[in-house]
Amino acid sequence: MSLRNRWGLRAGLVQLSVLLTLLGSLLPTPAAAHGERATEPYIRTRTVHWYDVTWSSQKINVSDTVTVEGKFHLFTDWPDAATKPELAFLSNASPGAVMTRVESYINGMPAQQSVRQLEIGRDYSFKLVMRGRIPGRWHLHPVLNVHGAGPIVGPGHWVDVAGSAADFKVPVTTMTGEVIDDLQHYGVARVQWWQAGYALLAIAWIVWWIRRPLIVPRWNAIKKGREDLLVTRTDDRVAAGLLVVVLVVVIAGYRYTTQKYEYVVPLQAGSFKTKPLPQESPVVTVELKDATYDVPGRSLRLDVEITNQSGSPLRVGEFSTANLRFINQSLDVALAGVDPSFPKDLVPGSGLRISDDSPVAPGETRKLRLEATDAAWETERLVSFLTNVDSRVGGMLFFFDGGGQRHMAEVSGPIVPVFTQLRLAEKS
Ligand SMILES: [Cu+2]
Repeated sequence: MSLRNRWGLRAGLVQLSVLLTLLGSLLPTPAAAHGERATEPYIRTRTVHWYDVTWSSQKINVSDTVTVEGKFHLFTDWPDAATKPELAFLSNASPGAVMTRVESYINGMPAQQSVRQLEIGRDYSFKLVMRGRIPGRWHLHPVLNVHGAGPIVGPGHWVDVAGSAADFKVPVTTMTGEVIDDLQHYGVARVQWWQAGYALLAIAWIVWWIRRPLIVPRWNAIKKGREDLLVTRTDDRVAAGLLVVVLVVVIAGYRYTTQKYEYVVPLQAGSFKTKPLPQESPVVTVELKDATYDVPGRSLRLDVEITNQSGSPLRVGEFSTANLRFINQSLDVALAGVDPSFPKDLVPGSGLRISDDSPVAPGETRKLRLEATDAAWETERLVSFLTNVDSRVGGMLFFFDGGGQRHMAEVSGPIVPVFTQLRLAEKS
């Protein structure tokens, strides 16, 4: 290719990309996600495993509520690079304040405050009650904000909020019986007046000083031993006056507030503690022997050794990681475990392939190969675990016994990428 052609091609590509960027910004497209896929895979696969998550509704009106509830398991193989959940706050991930969180619970305890000392390896239940505020189509997730590790987002589902934003009101009756029609705007004007007043004082104080020659002339004066020129008697008087004004404003403001509002409760800034959900005695042990991610085949392969310690035969029903659920398609009880409200895009249709799906007898130890194959590994941007510093993978395995009872077990270990699996499969 001649130099001119190459330049022509490059200019064409630049024009094309500019055009696409312009089109992208001019044509309104719904946001497909809001950052949940940007979290590093080692966080998404090895910290908080959300399960049994349900949404009470996918269509609500402004001021109606939608309840998101379920459970989460804190993974034992918690990555070194993420702070342990010593302090955490249960919240919702949605684009801005499009919904108002009116209630939140961990293990049935009110969770408006942060929760302390969550135990790794244990499970907790949660519940969020959200009230529609701004009409639109919003992706609503539960999220656990772990101090030092950041927000760890659960599965998200689209919720349509219909109606008019003007209809949204938060009426509240205070302890003293005062009725507030709409908490959204209550006291906002007063806060803004106070802020404006203090801003005015601050600006006046700055202007008082910067109207005079500044840094270099003042430095020169100090070098010549004439500090006395820098702060005049008038400056002293203005400073003293300002101090008096601020003190009077603070004291008078405080007196006025306590007289007008007899009972004032400070913002609640504490934290609470809750015991994890009761732990069942281990029914099955899972040892990860080998894990590979087949890059061209988009397939995660786990070679595990399973020992059934229960008195009932067990089958593998589900492998769940990073909010993706790979279900054993030939196990009805596992399929039934997917709530109809659960987002379909997080349940790959290809499901989970198991090398030997016959029930593992009580006391039996069996080696199994589990294959979770789907483009979701790419679309959910999970394959970058190959470039992570610790190249490990983790997830939850759900087993079902003869009676349809579910038992969970963690599976985790090192993982290596492979690029040749497809060709080997063709040969054999
Ligand atoms: Cu989302």
